[in-house]
Amino acid sequence: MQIENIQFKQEGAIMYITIDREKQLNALNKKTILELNHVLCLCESDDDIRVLIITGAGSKAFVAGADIKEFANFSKREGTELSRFGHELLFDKIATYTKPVIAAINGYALGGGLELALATQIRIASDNAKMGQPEVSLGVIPGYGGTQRLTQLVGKGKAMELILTGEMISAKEALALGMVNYVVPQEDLLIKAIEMANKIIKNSPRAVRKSIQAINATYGNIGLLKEIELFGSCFGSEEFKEGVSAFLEKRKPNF
Ligand code: DAK
Repeated sequence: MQIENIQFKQEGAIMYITIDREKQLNALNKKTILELNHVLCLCESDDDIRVLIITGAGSKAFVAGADIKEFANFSKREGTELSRFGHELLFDKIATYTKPVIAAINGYALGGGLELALATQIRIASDNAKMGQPEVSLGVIPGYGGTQRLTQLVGKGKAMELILTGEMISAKEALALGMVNYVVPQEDLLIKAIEMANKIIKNSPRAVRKSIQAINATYGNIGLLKEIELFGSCFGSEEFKEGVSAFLEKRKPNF
């Protein structure tokens, strides 16, 4: 596979993955999802790799969401299919992965970008990071697990507030809510992620894997299936067209 949108390198037992579409604030398009899946599959079968660290290129964004330009013209069917495709190839894959994935959130983590971070096992943010689920401003709902995984982390009340207002919060606020495990100055972000990875690497890989499985066993996938259905039903509506057009035209939507 021709890899264009991510960089990855192994150092010792750690695989570093950088989403690299800096001009688009590392927005996730379909090709990037496929490339990330490719690397996840490679790492899964390599016993030397024990922890993955995922971050965004540059100092401004982790991932500013799914690529709005790509899904702007999607029909209901395409929206539902792509939601399922994203879940299987990336978001659920990470959430149920056999090795810990640490998100080093180096800037904006919005929409699908926050959902990517929420799917990982541990989140560390730099102090400039901003997080949010702005989907309702585009006429859709979070479609990559956000309605479920955000709620699991911060509780129903705060998840409702964040998803219904679509507002961004600071790294410090995210820490207070339990959305991220640590907040550090941007220059220390990878240092902190590596420190965490090394603590995990000292332990039994088998026990680490089984711990992830046991913790995940609490959460079923009924909610995720409902999310895919409701997400798909937003596509093609007048409100979706207005929300996405407003973003592309750099104006506020008028719902
Ligand atoms: N998609 C595509 N391009 C994006 C982008 C995105 N999510 N975010 C930013 N960009 C692009 C901008 O269009 C701009 O491109 P040019 O105009 O230079 O060509 C460039 O990145 C720099 O962005 P800005 O000029 O806007 O930079 P600012 O510093 O002024 O603002 C910002 C930064 C992060 C506040 C702003 O860019 C922003 O609000 N971005 C959008 C955030 C957002 O709404 N994200 C999407 C959430 S919805 C799906 C499943 C799930 C989803 C979708 C589909 N399917 C299964 C189909 C999930 C949806 C979402 O993630």
